[in-house]
Amino acid sequence: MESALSKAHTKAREAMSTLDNDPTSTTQAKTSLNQLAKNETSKDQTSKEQKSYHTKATGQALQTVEKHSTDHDLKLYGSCFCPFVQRVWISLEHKGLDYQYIEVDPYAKPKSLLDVNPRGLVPALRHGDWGCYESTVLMEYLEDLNQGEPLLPSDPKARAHSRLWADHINRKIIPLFYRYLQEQDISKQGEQAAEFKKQIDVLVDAADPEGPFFLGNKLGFVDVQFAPWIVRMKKVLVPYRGWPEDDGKGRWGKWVHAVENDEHVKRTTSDDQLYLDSYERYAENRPNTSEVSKAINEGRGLP
Ligand SMILES: N[C@@H](CCC(=O)N[C@@H](CS)C(=O)NCC(=O)O)C(=O)O
Repeated sequence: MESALSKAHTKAREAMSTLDNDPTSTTQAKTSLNQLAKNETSKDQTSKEQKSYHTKATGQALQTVEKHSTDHDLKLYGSCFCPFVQRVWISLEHKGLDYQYIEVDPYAKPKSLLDVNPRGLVPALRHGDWGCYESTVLMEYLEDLNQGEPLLPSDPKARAHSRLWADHINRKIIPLFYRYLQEQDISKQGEQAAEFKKQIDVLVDAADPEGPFFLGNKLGFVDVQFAPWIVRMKKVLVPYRGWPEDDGKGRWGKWVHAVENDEHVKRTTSDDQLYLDSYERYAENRPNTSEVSKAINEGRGLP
């Protein structure tokens, strides 16, 4: 029988061969291959202890949680591992707003969350006695408060352009991230990786040619929409799927580098282990992982 280690090599090679047309990816892909092999080896050695999602932030994100633990009129109900939450969290940090961060387990559906979001998903936002949910809607709400640094440009056409590409991220790129991560058939993972990269390339073609961010030298709405998954490419797709890390030189590489090093992104990001553990469920496509994983398995749009 094929060992876990050689399966890991095969998976990574699949992804590499489809991505080889990107010259910047090859060396990094080899590094990923080694990393993946290392992870698979240690997995073999420690046998089958299943990891689950974390319920407490770590690293820089924990410091931010602690800074925002006192009661406030503006409350973000979030979960430390959740990329949809991180969008709203980065926006709050970027704007420098005062707020309270409340960690909730969205799979346990506590009443405090259901009171704000009857769908029981994070993020949810409470502002006084009003509440709302859906990460993109919440980012727009924070923009509409007109407080702190805006993420959308002021020109209506540039705003529409940002919203158009945010929509591309939501409808084309994000579902493919999960489809690729949840794909258990090794022979299909290369195809999924290539499709995912293709949709990223479409977005990169629409970006400002110099960058490093989508509209130029400042972090904006489109960057924040995508940032949590950019972070999870290195922390989740590299170790679980051998996704080739970029060398930071091409337009896409420059963007990844700028996003990963943005201080607001970093302040809302936990240590690597949190993501490795929290996404094992997706990487193994365990039944009942989440609404997102169910939607992907059933070929529906994201919840
Ligand atoms: N479309 C929603 C998606 C939010 C979402 O799926 N959040 C996940 C956590 S990352 C959740 O709350 N899952 C709970 C569940 O699957 O029951 C948004 O953009 O806010």
